[in-house]
Formats: sequence, structure tokens, C-alpha cells
Amino acid sequence: MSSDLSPIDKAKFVAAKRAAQFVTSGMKVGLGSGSTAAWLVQCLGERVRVEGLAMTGVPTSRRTAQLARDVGIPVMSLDEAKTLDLSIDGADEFNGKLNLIKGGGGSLLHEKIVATASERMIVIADASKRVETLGAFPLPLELISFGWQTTKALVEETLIGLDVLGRTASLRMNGDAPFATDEGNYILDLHLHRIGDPRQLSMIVNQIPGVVENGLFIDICDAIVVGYGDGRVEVT
Ligand code: ABF
Repeated sequence: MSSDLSPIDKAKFVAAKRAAQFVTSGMKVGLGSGSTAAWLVQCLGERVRVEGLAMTGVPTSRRTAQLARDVGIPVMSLDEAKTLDLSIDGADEFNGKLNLIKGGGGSLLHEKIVATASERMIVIADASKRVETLGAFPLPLELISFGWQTTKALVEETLIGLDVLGRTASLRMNGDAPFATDEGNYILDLHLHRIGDPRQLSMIVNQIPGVVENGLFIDICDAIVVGYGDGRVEVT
């Protein structure tokens, strides 16, 4: 299957295929969102169908839930599963400390809840997601829609005191309407360019009323499976 893929898709595919090998019989596994995680779901579906792998998936988005069902993975909600053995998800950026920016696809809240409920979290990514310093990718904040402009102003004011290079924020749109998450919330993308202290930023923005969660995953990820366009895979 992987011979027809573009280098970027091949990198995502080989990372997903390797990570799928970490799943063993009886596991409850958090299933991430995004295109790399979609490859993972396909690979796990194949293991369920071909090898009879007995696993249950806990999807982090409606789209992933649909895909998992389509490929034959039994799914349950996090409330049914309660705790998970493992979650495997993509990322928008990762650094050498295994800290991440996630949420480019808008599923960061469910992804963070599921990853935190998991004994281990493995990220799958193509090598272009590796950065020295987080922040070139806009940091998503999930906001409740009520009073979002007031929340945005407060976020921008708060950024003034923090170690970041840029301080603009834009409401994510879906055509003419605000983009809505699976929870019906809005996403504010912060254009920070460089985040000097991700842990501090994460704690401070989460204190602002109206902010539900942010896309920084600090000390949550245990390992990263990095794929390359030539088919190589590295596990860090
Ligand atoms: C999810 O999908 C997100 O947290 C992240 O925003 C995105 C990565 O997408 P892709 O795998 O398509 O690059 O993991």
C-alpha cells in the first residue's frame, strides 16, 4: 500500500504502522485524530480483521469514531473505559522534551482528556513536526462561545507579560461561521512564533475564564514514533 504514497503520507503511514505494533490483546486504546492517526486506525483495523487482535478503541473525535467503526475496531466511550492502557495520536509540533502542540484539527480537548487518562501516550508524526522551540505552529485555545470576544481580549492582554515573540490571536473560521469543536466550542489560534516557557504559558492561559483548554501537551507524551519519507522510522 505504501509504495503509491507521497513522501509525507509515507512518513505518516510508517510511523502509524510501527505504533500499531505497540497494541496488544485486551488493550483499551485512545485513538487520536488527524491524518496520521487515521493511518493508525487503518493499521489497527487491519490487525483486528486479519490477526483477530482483541482491542477496544476510545476515539477522540466523531470522525475517528466513524473511521474506527468502518474498519472493524470495537469502540467505547471514555466513561465506559474509565482508564486506558495506551493512547496514540498525532501532533502539530514536538520538541526534544517530548512536549507538544496539538489541536490543529480542533480536537485538542478530547485528545488531552484521553491522553491524560492513559497509562502511556505515544505520538506518531512525520519528521517535519520536530522543532527546537515550540510556537511556530499557532497554539490553539478552546474557548466557550459565550463572550468569546471578551475572552480573546483577556488572552491578548495576558500574553503581554509572557515569554513569547508574537501576541496576535485569531478566531478559527469554517467558511463564514466560527469553527465549532465536537463540544460546540470555538478555537482561538495564538500566533506566538516562539514559546519560551510552555509550562508557564499553559498554566496561565488555562486560568482565564472562558478558556476551556489549550493545545500544549506538557509531560503527557511518553514516546514519539517519527516517520520519514524514505520509509525509515525512529522511536524516541
Ligand atoms: C491531531 O491531528 C491533532 O492534535 C493535530 O492537530 C493533528 C495532526 O494532524 P496530522 O496528523 O494530519 O498532521 O493529532
